Amino acid sequence: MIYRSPLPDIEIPEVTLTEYVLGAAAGFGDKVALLDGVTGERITYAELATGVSACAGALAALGVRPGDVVALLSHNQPRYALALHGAIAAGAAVTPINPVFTPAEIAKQVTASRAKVIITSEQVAEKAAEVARQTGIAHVFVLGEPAAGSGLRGFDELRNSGEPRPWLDIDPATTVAALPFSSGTTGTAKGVRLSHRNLVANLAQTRVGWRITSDDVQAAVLPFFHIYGFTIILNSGLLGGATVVTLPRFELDGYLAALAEQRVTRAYFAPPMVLALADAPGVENYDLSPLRYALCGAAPLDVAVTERAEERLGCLIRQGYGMTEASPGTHQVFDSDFPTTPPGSVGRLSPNTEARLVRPGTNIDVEPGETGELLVRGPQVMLGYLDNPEATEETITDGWLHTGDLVRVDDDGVFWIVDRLKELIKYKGYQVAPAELESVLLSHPAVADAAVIGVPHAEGGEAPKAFVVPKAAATVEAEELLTWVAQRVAPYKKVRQLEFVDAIPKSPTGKILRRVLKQQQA
Ligand code: AYL
Repeated sequence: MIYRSPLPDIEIPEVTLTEYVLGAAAGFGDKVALLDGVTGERITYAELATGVSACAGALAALGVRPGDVVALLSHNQPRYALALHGAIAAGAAVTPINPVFTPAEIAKQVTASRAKVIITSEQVAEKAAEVARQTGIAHVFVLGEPAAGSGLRGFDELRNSGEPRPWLDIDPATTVAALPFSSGTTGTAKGVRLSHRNLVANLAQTRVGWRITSDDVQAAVLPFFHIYGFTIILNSGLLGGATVVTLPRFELDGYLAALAEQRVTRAYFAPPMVLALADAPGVENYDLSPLRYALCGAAPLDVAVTERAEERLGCLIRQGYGMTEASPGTHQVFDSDFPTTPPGSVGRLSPNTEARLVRPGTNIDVEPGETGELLVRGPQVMLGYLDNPEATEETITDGWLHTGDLVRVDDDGVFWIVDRLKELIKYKGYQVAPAELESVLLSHPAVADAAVIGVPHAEGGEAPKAFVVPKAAATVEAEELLTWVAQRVAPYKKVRQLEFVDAIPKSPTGKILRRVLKQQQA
């Protein structure tokens, strides 16, 4: 049985991502496109349009061509959009990188994606320079002032160095525009090849249900380097002509002050933010009356927490659902359905999106009303993983993307996420791949075998727990192994619990039986 969106199919425009998102930008003129919620720095739509074309021209003059990759390593700030669309308008694909990554983690993504240029922020410029030395990348540009003597160049200098570039003639269906990394249903992080068409489609699809206009002000604290921030917050906002208020990190009082000061109309949450809003004192001190729509996604959200937060915000919170491999949105609660759609659900299928529910690991549909693994199909589904045809084949069959999520559909066509079948752990909505932590643990001389699963965690929703088999005769403390991992991965990926065991449960083919470990925990 194939489930379809209640909304009719729409036409997907045959244009590049930047043409689609910024095609109307110049027309919005002096309207503020992006505003830094901390410093007050702003970029108008007219400035964005000319800045993007200047930046594209400068990157082209530097030798960046269609097929090349530009790495973007920064927290949220207005100039992120200039760098992003400048690179994309030069024909490049952008690989967005989390600035809290260690230099080794950044170097890994830069190398895997074969990036030629790194554009970074002042805060992490030193890390970027170190990565450039390690990987031999010649071009690093800083969004802001490069430190004296650093040898790095400023982005403004780059922007002013070339001729403005007219729109490029590339094929939106086959050219990659974004290359975020995701571990998908198994293994370590892989480059997700999202074409211009995938991203344009997802913006067009979600726009039917979320009517973002130039009257909207969107709060953008969730990171643009993650697909939620990238598509749903930044590009949807610019496409609608809204003002996007950027914040570099979530801190409750600063966030609430920005919502009130900027008269934010649309807020975008991940579950830990909703938890903070539900329980922290002081929310009632801010005038949040302009807030009309709040969206939460990226991980499961508790209904009681939702209701407490709604009461304090004076605004309904409804969920979105999707994954990096789907650009990301597949399900949404349309604006008009906010009051009638239950808060624990993820709403209905977006236009042009189909779904099936199958018995996990098979191609057999479950009976209507039963839960099953969700498969989705639509124009937003990625071209495939970078340099990994095996993983692509395992993940997409006949156009159907395997989500690794256990889901049910009710009689109203509303979808509910019941459980996550895949190994992926979500800490505060961020992806943590068990396979990556296992390989870090196995690199310790005293470790014979290791397995990592997600366990419930108050703040993060879920957090990694490791099971370790020490080498015979080796004596090692849990503390030493926790530190070993913490020194080698970004802070949000840290192993937070560790247990020594005699053996790791495995299948006859040697696959770790994570479900067995999970059941033992429960
Ligand atoms: P990735 N409830 C439960 N789990 C969720 C939800 C949700 N509302 N949304 C995402 N997930 C989990 O690639 C699920 O396991 O993209 C899914 O397979 O980092 C996995 O996260 C994908 O993780 C929006 C708003 C999508 C947000 C998002 C988040 C995309 C996260 C569409 O409208």
